[in-house]
This record gives sequence, structure tokens and C-alpha cells, in this order.
Amino acid sequence: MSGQASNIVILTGAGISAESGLGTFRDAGGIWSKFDPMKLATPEGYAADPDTVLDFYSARRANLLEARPNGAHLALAQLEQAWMQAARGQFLLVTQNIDDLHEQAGSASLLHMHGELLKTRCTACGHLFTDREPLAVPRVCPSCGQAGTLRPHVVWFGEMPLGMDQIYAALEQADLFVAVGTSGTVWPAAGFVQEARAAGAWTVELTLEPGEVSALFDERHYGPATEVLPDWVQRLTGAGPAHA
Ligand code: BJW
Repeated sequence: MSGQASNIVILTGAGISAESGLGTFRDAGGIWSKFDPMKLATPEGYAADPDTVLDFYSARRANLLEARPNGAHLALAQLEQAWMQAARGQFLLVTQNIDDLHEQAGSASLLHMHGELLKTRCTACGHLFTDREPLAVPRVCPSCGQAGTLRPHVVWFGEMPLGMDQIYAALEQADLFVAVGTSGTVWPAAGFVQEARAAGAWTVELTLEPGEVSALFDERHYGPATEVLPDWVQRLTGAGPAHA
């Protein structure tokens, strides 16, 4: 494996799953152009109208159960495998996505900072469980037995993203930071590039078109993730310098 980098942190967003048929949020025709995020992705929206929020996430769960990983997810799983086999250093894949396509592709060192759609959480007792059933159907918590307390295990606006201590610790040690398919609109993920730069990491953006924080990246490649990501992984792990 070429290049100098040893510790790598990769951040993915909705763009990496777009070619698997899952919608992005802020592109033309994206999820937030059809649905109001303040009503569907906030604790206040859930408190005001839980049935509508549960319907929304039930429909997205059904879509996800049909989805399969694409070449970009597979390229990241292969990169992780190569990185670990070569004992290069630490590898952490942080995804903002709530889908399970990285897992399906074989990624292992993976952190879902905005939660997981195929998990359900009880707001009364905190019980967390894998769940492929529709959320909209009235059910009781399998642990405490209360009714009306189950919500999707996702991070809504105003809620604390998951695993932040582990993410910031990895960013502090990063030699290479790569953002894939994210618009850089949502914080704190949008600030990771600055954290990585402060640690001295080389920063790479791979997405369809420039976003909010693109100017902060050392290296930028624009195009569909299934094209730009496998090419970039090939350059990093194959012949020629990985970066700089
Ligand atoms: C392709 C492609 C192809 C398309 N190939 N690419 C300033 C500082 C800190 C916080 C804030 C702040 N200002 C405001 C806040 C609060 C808020 C926030 O960021 N609001 C902004 C809208 C301004 N943030 C929060 O509330 C977060 N919590 C928080 O901040 O807690 C306090 C805290 C602070 C500091 C440290 C620690 C804690 C929580 C955010 C929760 C986000 N939740 C959602 C919904 C999750 C559940 C669900 O899926 O329904 O997460 S919103 C939605 O946006 C989802 C995504 O994960 C997230 C990011 O979207 P993403 O992935 O970037 O998608 P898009 O659509 O925006 O972009 C897609 C990209 O792909 C585009 O660039 C395309 O070009 C590209 N693309 N096709 C390659 N084929």
C-alpha cells in the first residue's frame, strides 16, 4: 500500500447510498424537499404527532429492506480490509446514514453517528433492539411492556449525535480524513474536516458536487460515488502516491 497515511477516518453521507436507491436529503427531489424536517426529524415533531413520524420511518424502513450496497460501499469495505491486513494504523468509518448498507458490504469498524433505522428504542426504559417491523403498528416495548413508547433509533435535530467522544479521538489522531457523499450542511459532522486539519490530516472530499465546506478540503473529486470512490481507493491502495 502506498502513501504516508496511517490513521484514517472516513465520513459518509446520503450520497453514498443514492445509487442504491435511497434518497438524499437536500438534492433536488430529496427527502427534505418533500417532507418537513421540523415535523419529522425533531423531538418536538414526534411529541406533537407521533403517528405521522412513525409512518414516515416505517416507509423508509420498508425501502431500506429492498436496498443493497453499491460499488462505493464495497470499495470502502475493501479499503478497510486492505488497511487492516497491511497493519497501516487505525481505521474508522463514521456514517451519518441510518441505513445498513456499510454493514451489508462488509465494513466492520463502523460508527452510526445519526443512529440506525433497523433499530427501535423505548423512550420509557431505554431498551434498544434490532427491528425490521413497521414502526407505525401499535406495539408494546418487549422489555418494559409499556405501550406508545417505541421510536426509531435515529438522531433528530437538537439531539446529541452518537459516539462523539470516539469520533473526536479518532480525528485527533487522523493522518487522512475522507468525506464521501455529504453536503456538509449538518453539524457537528460538517466540522470534522476542520478537526482533522487541525490534527494535520490530509483531507479529501469525494461527492457529486461542491458543498458547504468544500473549500476546506486539500483534495476534491466530483462525480457519482460508484465512480470516484473506487478510483480513489485504487489510487490509495494500488500504484502511485495516495495523496499530496
Ligand atoms: C452524491 C450522489 C452520488 C448525491 N454520489 N454523492 C452549528 C454547530 C452545531 C450544531 C448546529 C449548528 N447549527 C445548527 C446546528 C444544529 C443542527 C444542524 O446542523 N442544523 C443544520 C441544518 C444547520 N444539528 C443538530 O441538531 C445535531 N445535533 C447537535 O448539533 O447536537 C449538539 C452538538 C454540537 C456539537 C457537538 C456535539 C453535539 C443533530 C443532527 C441530526 C441530523 N439528523 C438527520 C436525520 C436522521 C434521521 C433520518 O435519516 O431521518 O440526519 S437530518 C439528515 O441530514 C440526516 C443526515 O445524516 C444529515 C446529513 O445529510 P447528508 O448525508 O449530508 O445528505 P445531503 O442530502 O445533505 O447531501 C447529500 C450529498 O450527496 C450532496 O452533497 C450531493 O451532492 C451528494 N450526492 N448523489 C456521490 N450518486
